[in-house]
Amino acid sequence: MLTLHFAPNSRASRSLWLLEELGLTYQLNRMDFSPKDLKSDEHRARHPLGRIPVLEDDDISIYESGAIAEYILERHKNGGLKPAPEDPCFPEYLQWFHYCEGMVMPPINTIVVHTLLLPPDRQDETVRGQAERLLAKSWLPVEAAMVGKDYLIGDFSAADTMLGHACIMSQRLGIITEEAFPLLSAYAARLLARPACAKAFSA
Ligand SMILES: N[C@@H](CCC(=O)N[C@@H](CS)C(=O)NCC(=O)O)C(=O)O
Repeated sequence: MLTLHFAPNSRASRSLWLLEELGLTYQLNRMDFSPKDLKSDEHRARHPLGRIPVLEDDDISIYESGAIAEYILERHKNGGLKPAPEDPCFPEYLQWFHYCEGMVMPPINTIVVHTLLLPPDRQDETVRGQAERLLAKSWLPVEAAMVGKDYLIGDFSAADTMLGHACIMSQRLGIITEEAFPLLSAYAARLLARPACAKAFSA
């Protein structure tokens, strides 16, 4: 049995979204996004840093949202929602899948820390401004790649549950706007219109 350790408004939505898209059966351990739940001994036994998502599959336990996605696709859906290695879209799939945690999430983390997490007297406007500019710059190649496409590689894939999730977060942070990123704004709306995505974001 698959169990997803989850908290709302977090990267765990990516894993939930993928489970829903694939129609898999799973249990959801819904925690609060609070130190009480995430830094408990029980959760630290699953993730030493007390973070989410964590996926358990009987006696297997794995963390890192990208690794969880790969694990689910390979072990439970025979590579579904992922192009085969010989598919011409495969390199682009890998690129956007990893661009998420590699390029886009670091500035998002900084913005979240300097707006929502730190007390106001410890928030640094300069650091936040730098992160906002870097985040906007990081989205430019994705906006350019979306010309003529509904999803990152054309058809919907697991890369959309990664980078698409970060796109929706960036929209909520006010970086992806209709004016600055028209194609990504439309992409975010298209993703949220998918029942699995809507369910993951509202869970
Ligand atoms: N690279 C990791 C990041 C995991 C991570 O930092 N998750 C955040 C939620 S989005 C978290 O658990 N934060 C709680 C904390 O930092 O205490 C992944 O992709 O799973």
